[in-house]
Amino acid sequence: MTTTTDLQLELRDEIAIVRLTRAAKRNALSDSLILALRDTFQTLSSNVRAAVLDGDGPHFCAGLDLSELQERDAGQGLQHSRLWHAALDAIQSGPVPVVAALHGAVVGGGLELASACHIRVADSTTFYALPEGSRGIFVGGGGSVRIPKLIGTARMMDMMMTGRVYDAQAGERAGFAQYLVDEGQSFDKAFELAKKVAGNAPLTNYALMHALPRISEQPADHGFFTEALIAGIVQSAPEAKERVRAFLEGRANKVSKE
Ligand code: 1HE
Repeated sequence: MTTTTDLQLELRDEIAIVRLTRAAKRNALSDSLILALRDTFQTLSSNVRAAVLDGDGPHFCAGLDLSELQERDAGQGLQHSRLWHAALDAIQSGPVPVVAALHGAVVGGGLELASACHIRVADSTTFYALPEGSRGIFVGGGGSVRIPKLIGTARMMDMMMTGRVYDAQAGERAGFAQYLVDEGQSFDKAFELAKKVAGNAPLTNYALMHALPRISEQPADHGFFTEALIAGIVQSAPEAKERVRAFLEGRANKVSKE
């Protein structure tokens, strides 16, 4: 277990558990916490196969630490936003898939952070908001790029203009989370999913993290071509051949409804 300021890293069964530990401030993201997130995801050890991102206390994350906002001029604001971009990109484009365990407030920069993860699990206490609109500011942690991909531009614009808050159920329907579980269960479910993800062939996970988002932004003709290139590379790996052989020889699981 490694603990830096307001962040904890634990390794369990090849899963990295990264936890915001600033519950007294509702896990608000100070500059030092953003830097710690960046450094943690950039330096995960090579035996880690997936990660869970969690927050201590009743709230996942209250977003930007507003107490640090006051003194910045325009240039510093730009650099600050770029720092967030680097940190959240270290999660989204890092070495392993990341499952977010959401609960309580997932607001402002907290929602931007959740959006940089690959899978989101929410419990019934979760709520989503973008209070930037009412605070006279704008998203700066990549939210204007990532959040519309989850819920669409119209919903994001409505949230920022009107202060609309989505509860856990409405949030799942809107597309913020892929899983909705009972109160207090989001970490356990996220860990269970991370273990499943960790069991995939690493090259498949790599393709999902790095190729799929790019393909979805390419014109269809380019997307089909990129897909063919990636399919050829992934299926040629020895691990893919062994997994297919295992199925054909009756040694692998069948698809079932659970
Ligand atoms: C904070 C922050 C924060 C709490 N920065 N200190 N985000 C927001 O606008 C959300 C602001 N926070 C809230 O609306 C509420 O705190 C919560 C709904 C998240 C939680 O409510 P509650 O009643 O459980 O906690 P609390 O009593 O409001 O907060 C506990 C302490 O945390 C308190 O400090 P204390 O010293 O008085 O105990 C709060 O001041 C402190 N705290 N949230 C600083 N965000 C890259 S750009 C991103 C732009 C944004 O993220 S803007 C949205 C910011």
